[in-house]
Amino acid sequence: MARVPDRETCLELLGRMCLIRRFEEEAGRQYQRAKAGGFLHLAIGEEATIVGTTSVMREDDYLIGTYRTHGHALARGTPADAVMAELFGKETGTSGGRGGSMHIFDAKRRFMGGYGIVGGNLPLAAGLALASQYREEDTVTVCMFGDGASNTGNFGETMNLAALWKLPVVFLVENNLYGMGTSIERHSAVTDLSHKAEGYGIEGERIDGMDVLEVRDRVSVHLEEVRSKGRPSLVEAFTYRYRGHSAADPEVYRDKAEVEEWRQKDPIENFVKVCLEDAVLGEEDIEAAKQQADKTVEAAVQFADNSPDPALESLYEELYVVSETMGWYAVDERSPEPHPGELGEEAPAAARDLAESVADRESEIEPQNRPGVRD
Ligand SMILES: Cc1ncc(C[n+]2csc(CCOP(=O)(O)OP(=O)(O)O)c2C)c(N)n1
Ligand SMILES: [Mg+2]
Repeated sequence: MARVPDRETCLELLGRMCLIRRFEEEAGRQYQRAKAGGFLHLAIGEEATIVGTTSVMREDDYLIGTYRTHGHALARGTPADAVMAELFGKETGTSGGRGGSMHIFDAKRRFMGGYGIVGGNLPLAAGLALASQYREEDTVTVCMFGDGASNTGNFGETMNLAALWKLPVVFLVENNLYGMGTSIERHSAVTDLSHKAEGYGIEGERIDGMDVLEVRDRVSVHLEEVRSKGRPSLVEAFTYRYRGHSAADPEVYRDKAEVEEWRQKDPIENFVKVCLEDAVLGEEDIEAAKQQADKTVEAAVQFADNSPDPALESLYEELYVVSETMGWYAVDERSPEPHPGELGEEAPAAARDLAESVADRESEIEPQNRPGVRD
């Protein structure tokens, strides 16, 4: 078992994991109250994989994840206020309320999102690492993705180019044993995912993703090897999500006994046990960490609640724009060159009407009837 670090580090690890746990529980509650819209994927149970990894990354390393990344942003240091406000669709959110739960983003802290397309973040990670290599920086990109994503074409294509171009990426599979309702035995021919990139020349290692200290130890070795040798590696962290795939998952594909078995490996409770046994922390430290997490999350809900909605006039702002043009931009095939964007008022009337009618209607639709609650 990994050695217990100093008191300050233990408090930091515990604090981050408690914050994620509390934040996620509250996000689930706010979703039920229809305060948070769109989709909601919680990472309760996966805290050790997230915090163990981010705790050994450098500030200038890049992190990119999936649609289950509230915790990744919090672990990177993004204020809980801004993450909750993003869930609420508010102007003060990490993406100005445009992204919602699946698109948390914090470029300042090099947390590069938040992506809804399964496996879509893999080639983007390769691009980030290519940028580091091109600029001759020794920054590493950590790309976290699910077991299900390892079946996508993007996985193979990215592994090939990352190995060929010796890109500084740690690919970290958060193997929680399911892709939505499909178990790994039913979705992947190779179930030991640490071997899955070997054919592309990338070595992998399987680790216990429920043990924050093991994750720290092993990921730090991978980070330093990738940094110094300039080639990618793969880590498969075994973990488990205690909640359903998303907020609207009846969980008919797994039985309660299995969930209970994994609950015995609760990453927070087990870390607490290790810290108490080692006497590096006392009961009062544990209580204080939990209370602090409660306070931070309570304040985040208040902040999000009191924040303004984005103004209707800002509907066309912060959309995909090429060059310095403000406003609307549609990718089209008129010619291969990028076209200058069109300001909102110059957008085709049909497109503008559609966007505005969707914005108007959204507030009138009962939460359970909003598009997307099934995913
Ligand atoms: C390209 C693509 N196909 C399908 C989906 C629908 N979908 C959303 S999440 C998901 C499961 C992915 O599972 P995994 O990669 O294991 O991540 P986890 O949800 O377990 O964290 C699927 C199929 C999608 N978002 N993108
Ligand atoms: Mg999965």
